[in-house]
Amino acid sequence: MAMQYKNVKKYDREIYNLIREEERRQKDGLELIPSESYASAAVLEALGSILNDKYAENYPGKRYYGGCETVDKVERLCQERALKVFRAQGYKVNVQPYSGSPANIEVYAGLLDFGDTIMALRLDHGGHLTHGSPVSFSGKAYKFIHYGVDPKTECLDYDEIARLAQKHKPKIILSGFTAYPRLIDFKKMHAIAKSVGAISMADISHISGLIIGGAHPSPFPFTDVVTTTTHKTLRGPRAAMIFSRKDKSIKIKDKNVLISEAIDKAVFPGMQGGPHEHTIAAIAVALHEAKKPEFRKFAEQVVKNAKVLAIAIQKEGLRLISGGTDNHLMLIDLRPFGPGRGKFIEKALEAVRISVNKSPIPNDPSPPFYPSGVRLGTPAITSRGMKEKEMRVIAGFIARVVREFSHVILPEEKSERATAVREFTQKLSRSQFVKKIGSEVKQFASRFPVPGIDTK
Ligand code: DSN
Repeated sequence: MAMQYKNVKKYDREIYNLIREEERRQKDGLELIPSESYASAAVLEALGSILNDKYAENYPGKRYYGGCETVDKVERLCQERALKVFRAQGYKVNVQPYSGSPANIEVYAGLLDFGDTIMALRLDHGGHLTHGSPVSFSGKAYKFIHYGVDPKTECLDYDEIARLAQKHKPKIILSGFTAYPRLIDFKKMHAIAKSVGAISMADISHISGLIIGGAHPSPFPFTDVVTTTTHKTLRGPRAAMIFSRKDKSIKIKDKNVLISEAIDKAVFPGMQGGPHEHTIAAIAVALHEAKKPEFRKFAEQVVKNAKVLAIAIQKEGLRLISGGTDNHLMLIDLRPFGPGRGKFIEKALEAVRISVNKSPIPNDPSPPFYPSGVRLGTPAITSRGMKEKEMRVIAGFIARVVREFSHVILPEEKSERATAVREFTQKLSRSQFVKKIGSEVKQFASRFPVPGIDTK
């Protein structure tokens, strides 16, 4: 065991037991949520360190608190590593954002006035809540023009994005998504932004580890602003970073301002208080790990595994959005069985110890809470050492479960939906089929160590 939790065990038995319960869930099951992965024991140790205790508002060398000499070194080291690992010469990086959603909003807040126009991918085609959903602060404070995927190919249509950019003249054009299984042409997106005088922005949260490992094209060194979380394919702590081009300025209230300075001010004091220096130290550890040749192999294997899993799932007769994947994730289109199956299939897979998440798909006839797709990916299982052979086995588990429960119907009446899901979940807990597959999954999964749990 990497972590003994000796003191938690002694002082708080309830939390100790819950940590152990989650360890068992992680070991006995298959984590296929594409935005999840496992942090190493070294990352977790830095995250649990006494750096937690230090206040350090503002940036290294100009803090509002005394005693920041050491945390200044921590933060500077993290910045240096981030710029190096992403080959982001010519950029400044802010490593203080608490997570991805604040990071995106901080960019908008730093560079725009309320009501300014941003272009981004629509939520049900793979965009993120902070890319202008009406339920997010982003959608309330800014005017979003959404582009979608092509109805036939279910891939980005760059000509259509260029046409919308010409028509709406946004201040920011955002790419980088949360449920898009294909490569993103960041060069094209930047050229479109440049052609209308917009800032190009890429949210690479999902694919940052693939970019470092050379398994996805990079938005550096041309995209004006790049945001990323640090806990997905990068395998660090839950946090985020914002990169901005040092040579790029914009007009704010008739004054030319460097975008990197405007963004720094938006992070602190604009939106955040004291940076979490323990988290920043843990990001630095994750970046150090990402420099190693093993990380490149990991990134390559994530994509190889995803491609094999996608082919195997399709061979089982299931439909994938866009017909497959180029990255770490894929979306199963459950519409051939009827609308609104996503929530039920998520629950059924969870009952057999496979974690995926329900997801809207392009042109989904159902609402986002009861969508018609599920999203899955390979970063976590790849970090447990699973390879192509295991992907075929996993595709078999998924297909058996989908086939068994594909007939479950989402009630048309909205008020009946929550009850239908509850009754379905109860039925799962009594199902012999679920018990059988669940124990097969457990036997299969427990052969593979979980980083952060099964380390010496
Ligand atoms: N919640 C993340 C995801 O699952 O894609 C994005 O922030």
